[in-house]
Amino acid sequence: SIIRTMARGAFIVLEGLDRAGKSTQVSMIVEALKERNVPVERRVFPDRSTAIGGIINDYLAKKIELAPEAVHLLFSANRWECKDGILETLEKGTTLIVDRYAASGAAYSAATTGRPLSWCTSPDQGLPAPDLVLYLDVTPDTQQQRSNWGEERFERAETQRKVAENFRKLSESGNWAFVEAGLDKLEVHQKLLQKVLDLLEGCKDKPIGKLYE
Ligand code: 2DT
Ligand code: MG
Repeated sequence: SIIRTMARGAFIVLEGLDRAGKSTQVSMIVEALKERNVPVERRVFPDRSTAIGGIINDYLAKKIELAPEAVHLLFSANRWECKDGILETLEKGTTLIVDRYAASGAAYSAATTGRPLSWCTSPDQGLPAPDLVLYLDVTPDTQQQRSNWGEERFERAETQRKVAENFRKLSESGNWAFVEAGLDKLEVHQKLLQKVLDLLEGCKDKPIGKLYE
C-alpha cells in the first residue's frame, strides 16, 4: 500500500431545508479557512454544471416532468460522477465544504416518492462519507421570511415538514451537529466554524469512510 506522506483534507457537508442559509454559510466557512491558510474548496449538490446536473436543473425549474424515482437516481448519479474528484481533492490535503450531499438526496426523495428512507439511501451506498454533517435547523417562519420562497420544486411548507422529519431520522447515524439557523448570520458562522476547527485536526489520520457501510 501507499505510504501516506500528507494529511488528507476533511469532508464537511452543510445540510438543511431550503432557505436555511447553507450557501451563505459555506462561503463564510471557506473564507475563514482561507484566512487561516487551510487549503479548502467548495462544492454544491446538485452540481448543475454536468450533463446529468442539467437535467436535474430543468426538473427543479419545472421545465420538464420526470418520475420522482428517476430524479432520485439522477441526484445520486450526480454524486457518483463527482466521486473521483472529491477523493482526489481530499487526498491532496484539501478540505471540502459541501452545500448539500447524500442526506438531501434521501430526505427529499423519501418525502416526494413516499418510499422508505432505506430505499432512498441505497443508491448512495459506498460514496465517500462526510466526516461531519452540519445541519442548519430552520423553522418554517424563518424560511418564509427569507426571499424567493416557492420558485423551485419542493418549496412548499408540507414538503419541507416531511423533509425535516427525514433529516432528523438520518441524523441518528453518522457525525451530525445541529445549529439553529434563525440566529444572526455571524453568530451562526461562529458556531459552525468552531465545529469545523474542532474537526480538522482529528480526521487527518483517519481513512475516508464510505456511506451506509
Ligand atoms: P438547492 O435549493 O440547494 O439549490 O437544491 N435535492 C438536492 C434533492 O432532492 N436531492 C438531492 O440529492 C440534492 C443534492 C433539494 C435544489 C433542490 O434539490 C433538492 C433542493
Ligand atoms: Mg432551494
